[in-house]
Amino acid sequence: MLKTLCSLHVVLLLTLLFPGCGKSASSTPDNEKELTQYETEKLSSSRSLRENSIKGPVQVDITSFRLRINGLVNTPREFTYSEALAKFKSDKRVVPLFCVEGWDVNILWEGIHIKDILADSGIKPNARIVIFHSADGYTTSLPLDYILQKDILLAHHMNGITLPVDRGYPFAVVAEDKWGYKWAKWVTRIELSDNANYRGFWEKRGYNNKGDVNDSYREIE
Ligand SMILES: Nc1nc2c(c(=O)[nH]1)N[C@H]1C(S)=C(S)[C@@H](COP(=O)(O)O)O[C@H]1N2
Ligand SMILES: [Mo]
Repeated sequence: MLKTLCSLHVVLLLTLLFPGCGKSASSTPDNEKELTQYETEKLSSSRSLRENSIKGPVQVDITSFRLRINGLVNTPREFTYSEALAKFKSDKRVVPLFCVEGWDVNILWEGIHIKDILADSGIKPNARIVIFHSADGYTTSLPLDYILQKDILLAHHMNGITLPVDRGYPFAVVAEDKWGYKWAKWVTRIELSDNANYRGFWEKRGYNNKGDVNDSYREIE
């Protein structure tokens, strides 16, 4: 009894002397502190991106969430969030995002390799296009060659923290060198297709289907 009282007092005293210490042990884990710098790169804050998604941020229920892979694959598959993270290795990369509105950010992305996910399902020889379907009904597409050659990541962390809801939790595409509208957030399904003319949400409304950042995002053909 005396012992318990004493240790309680010690804890109280320590909490009074170092108010930050007691808290960090129980709540925010160390890996959830957002980084501002990575190696030589200065990072933008995850809050500095503007939220202008078609239906606003989507709160994905992680217990019922499934990442589906289908279309021109040998074996369609689906994974829970934790299954996907356990099965596929993750890597980190600093990649800037450019929005057609004229703003840009530099972010450390951490994600699984889309090429690994596709290889696991088996890519059919006639597959040409990768279509991303999102929880808000948004879609966009990227060429399969681009995904494989650039080794595009499906991010689950940014700047060392779990992808925030606004940024596409649980999974968002890191579409390097492509305009922001190619960066599908809240991805629920990856579909392989042979339809090179497929157009996603903004592409149907006149945005360039290639979406290269060094080209105009408006179709001038
Ligand atoms: N699911 C989904 N993903 C989306 C969008 C969207 O409306 N829904 N908007 C796109 C656009 S236009 C941009 S610029 C990027 C970055 O958006 P953010 O700044 O809102 O995070 O997300 C892209 N991904
Ligand atoms: Mo955008």
